[in-house]
Amino acid sequence: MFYKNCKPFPNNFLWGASTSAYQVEGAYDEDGKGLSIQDLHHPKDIADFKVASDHYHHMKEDVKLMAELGLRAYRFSISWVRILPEGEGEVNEKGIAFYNELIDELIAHGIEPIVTMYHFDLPLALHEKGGWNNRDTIKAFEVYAEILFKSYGDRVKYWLTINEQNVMINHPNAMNPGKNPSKKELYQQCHNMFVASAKAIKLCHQLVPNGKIGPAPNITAIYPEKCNPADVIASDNWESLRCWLYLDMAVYGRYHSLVWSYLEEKGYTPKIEEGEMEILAEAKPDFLGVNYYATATVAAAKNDGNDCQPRNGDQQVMIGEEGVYRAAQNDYLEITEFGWMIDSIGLRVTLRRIYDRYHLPILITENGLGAKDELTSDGAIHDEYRIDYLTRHFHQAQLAITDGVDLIGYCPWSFIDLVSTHQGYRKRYGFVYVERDEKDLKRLKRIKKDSFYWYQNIIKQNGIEE
Ligand code: BGP
Repeated sequence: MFYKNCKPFPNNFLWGASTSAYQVEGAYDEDGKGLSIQDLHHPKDIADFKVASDHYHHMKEDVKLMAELGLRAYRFSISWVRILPEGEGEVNEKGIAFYNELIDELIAHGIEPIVTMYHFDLPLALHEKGGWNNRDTIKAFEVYAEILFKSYGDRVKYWLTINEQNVMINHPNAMNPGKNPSKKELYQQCHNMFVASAKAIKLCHQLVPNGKIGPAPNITAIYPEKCNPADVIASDNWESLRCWLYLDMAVYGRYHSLVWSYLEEKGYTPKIEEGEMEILAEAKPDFLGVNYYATATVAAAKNDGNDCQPRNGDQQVMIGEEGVYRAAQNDYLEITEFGWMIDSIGLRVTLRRIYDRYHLPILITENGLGAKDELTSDGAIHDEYRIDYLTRHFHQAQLAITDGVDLIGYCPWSFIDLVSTHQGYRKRYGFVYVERDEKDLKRLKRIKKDSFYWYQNIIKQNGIEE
């Protein structure tokens, strides 16, 4: 659809930026913090999470930079093990204090805090007791949620329950150190996370005055390779399994019917305890957080033993599944230097599909370009490719608003350079450069990239120039 004029971004639009605790904070064993499963990660040639961007020790300086950038919102995650070193039991007051300071600092600078409660960093102590396979983890999350709402709910109005639950289920390796769960176990983990989120949503509504809470899955439209109806069925299969399962449960509190048939067919149905479906149905999110990076394209499954092509998969790589869908190429799209598709129009497609299904406000909680940024001899970082990427995505977001989507904010990934989930420090996303490389921590100096000044201007004028 072409429009003569685009609708403007709303006046109170939450122009923000995102990070997550284990990727940015560092200080992995300081001030009483316990270990999370991410702390087990010690790759040989790339950065681990021990120091990361050392945000823990640069917090005030970083918030000052956020204010200079003009951020209206900052989405960050709270490290479960900074609050509860064992995941349950004793509370670490120094952990509570760190986030109190961060939140106060943000508010003092007029920046709305948006808190993710759990971003991939399950407490190691809980993992050792079975992690999300163990129903006790639901209780532990509920207790943790209550502590967060009681400690910060007087100032934090926007909450996100679990970051990318769908990625944790579809790409489980990094989330289950020491063992590879079966699919049956994964769908039990998935169910247990659904129940934990639902309980957190209910608690938030009880404990946080005017609190707004939602999930933050990684959602993307799935395209059929051709107009062959069999390809359309395959894309519908994968879109339901990858996306709608998670949002249908969050919004309607029920299993997506096609996904349930899949679970039955494969023998993966989870055990559902008495009363859980009622809890799931009662919990109602106020908005939907959406992480969007790229669409995926699939073709009809042949069920011939070759639908699933194991490859070095990360969260955006489609793997395929016997009898369900087969990964396909999309020659219309460009690709980043790290192999992710670039599809700004796909953002508009995705937003339209989500809004059409759920009619809830949408907050983009992640989107951005990972690149090998270079500090040049003039002491700058000329990341015009990032500016180009975000310009195109912002334009499509504005078109989605014009289409009628209730988009309330946009938090690109990431505010500052941080450790990538798979590619260490060489893959950077930030508006702010951090002077370090994979193993050499250098000065950890903060340097504003060209995209920083560009985004500053976007926020000032409340959107891109037409
Ligand atoms: C999302 C995660 C983030 C972040 C981002 C970029 O899936 O929620 O934590 O890492 O992807 O991914 P990567 O770091 O792998 O490039």
